[in-house]
Amino acid sequence: MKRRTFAGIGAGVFLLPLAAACGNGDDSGDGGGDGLVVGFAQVGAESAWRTANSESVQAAAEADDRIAELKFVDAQQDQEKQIEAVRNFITQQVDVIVLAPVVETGWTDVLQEAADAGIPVVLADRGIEAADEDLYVTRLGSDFAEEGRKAGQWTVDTFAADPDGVTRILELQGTTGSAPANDRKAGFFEVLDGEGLAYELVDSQSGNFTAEEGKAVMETFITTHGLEGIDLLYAHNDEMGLGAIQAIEEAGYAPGTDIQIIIVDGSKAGFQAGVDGKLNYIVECNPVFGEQLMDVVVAVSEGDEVEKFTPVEEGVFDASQFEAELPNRQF
Ligand code: GYE
Repeated sequence: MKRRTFAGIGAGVFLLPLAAACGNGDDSGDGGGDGLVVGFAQVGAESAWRTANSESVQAAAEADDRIAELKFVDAQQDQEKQIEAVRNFITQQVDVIVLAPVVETGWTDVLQEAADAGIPVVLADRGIEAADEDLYVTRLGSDFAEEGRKAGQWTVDTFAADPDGVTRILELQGTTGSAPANDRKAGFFEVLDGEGLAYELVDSQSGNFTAEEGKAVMETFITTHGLEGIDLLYAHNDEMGLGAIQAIEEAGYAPGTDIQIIIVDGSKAGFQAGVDGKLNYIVECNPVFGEQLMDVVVAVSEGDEVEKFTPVEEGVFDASQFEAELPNRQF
């Protein structure tokens, strides 16, 4: 058996054996058809990030001779729908299941069913709880805790010398129970606490990664706490940050000035808000990993050894970089 270890995907290139790279008829080993049949249970379509991710995966599957078919299901941010999609993939005996789990818990039974059926599962984007680690082969996606740490480091660097002492923070969390919400929060406060920043978390609620809910939660924050004396809004994604910016403007305040704002993702719309001076820091989260995912899917179907987690390479951007970076954004 071929053995190969993925060390990282920063350069976007895997060294694949030529036979696999060119498509060698029946990769699945199940005795029929050309190429792999892959089932992809996607989270939903809640953000520009997600749309770009779906497009990247679908385009990569389409262009890849090694993939015969990608069965794509949009689960509308509903775990029950995702579980049902995975069960259908098992019934259809796909070669590999790709799952972007909406939340971290509740996967044991269905992933055990996939294991019993001998179908390998690859996690794309989000992770699941450590207790279920043996029920998937590998995860390809972002290091969400590291993203949170980057946001935390900027906060410390920006506010540590704040003359009025305590930095007062509002947090808009992503979907409750999701890996990016849990880890972006944990990484952020790990740095604030570790660096000894004097801060107060004035309020922290979920905006479910959507602009609509982000705006509604920000309106409640403003009604409950006012905005005077609030230093920072940490939004776990662009959409919630952009929704909050609307709420802040409608309340008569200047986002980016009266209150500093951090977002995570880095969509075109997010960068445009930065160029317009309405937010202050962007932590990049990269959704364009379709080609790498196809390489992982093929390797896993062939029983190759892969790393348990492959992080996508990502950067950070402050106000001095927004304008130059905007044209480079892919989503
Ligand atoms: O940040 C957000 C999307 O799981 C990394 O999900 C992803 C997150 C992304 O809704 O915009």
